[in-house]
Amino acid sequence: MAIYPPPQRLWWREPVERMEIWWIVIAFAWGLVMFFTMIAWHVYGRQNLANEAYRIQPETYVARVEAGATRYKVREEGQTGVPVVHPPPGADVYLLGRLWQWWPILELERGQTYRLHLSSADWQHGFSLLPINVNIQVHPGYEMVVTVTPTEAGEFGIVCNEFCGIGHHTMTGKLYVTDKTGGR
Ligand SMILES: [Cu+2]
Repeated sequence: MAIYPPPQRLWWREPVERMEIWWIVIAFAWGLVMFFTMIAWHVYGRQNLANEAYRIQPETYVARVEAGATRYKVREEGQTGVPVVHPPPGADVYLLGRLWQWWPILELERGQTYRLHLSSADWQHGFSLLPINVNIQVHPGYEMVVTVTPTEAGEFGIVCNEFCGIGHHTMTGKLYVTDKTGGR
């Protein structure tokens, strides 16, 4: 705010400079271009996830993850005791983020579509699938559901990309995608 009032009190009643009008038009038009590009990119860029979100009690979610793991467990991962879970194609697949692991290890089939559920038992975590760039915030109390169709077979890493405490850097998980279909 100026200390003194402008000498001409109605200073704003001046016509806008021609050049300034052009800048306003260009900036506004560019804003519109970017706005519609964002929407178009969601559809055509195939980069953003089309996901759903629901509210859920963390204990309820943990129970569902455990039920899914018990039902579809096929083996254990080495000496770790972590179950490897191979749900049938089309199934609801549950993954839990907690201090400090992604649990259990999931095994999906290439070319099949799954509903992948994600939530946290305790604090905020970040689901990050490597080496492909899929990132989702994972909160306790919210269940994210992502419809996924793996296109590549192999072993994928999951890390936590949201700092969640002293063991954050050890919070890793794994996802297998197999080529065989139908079996489990
Ligand atoms: Cu974490």
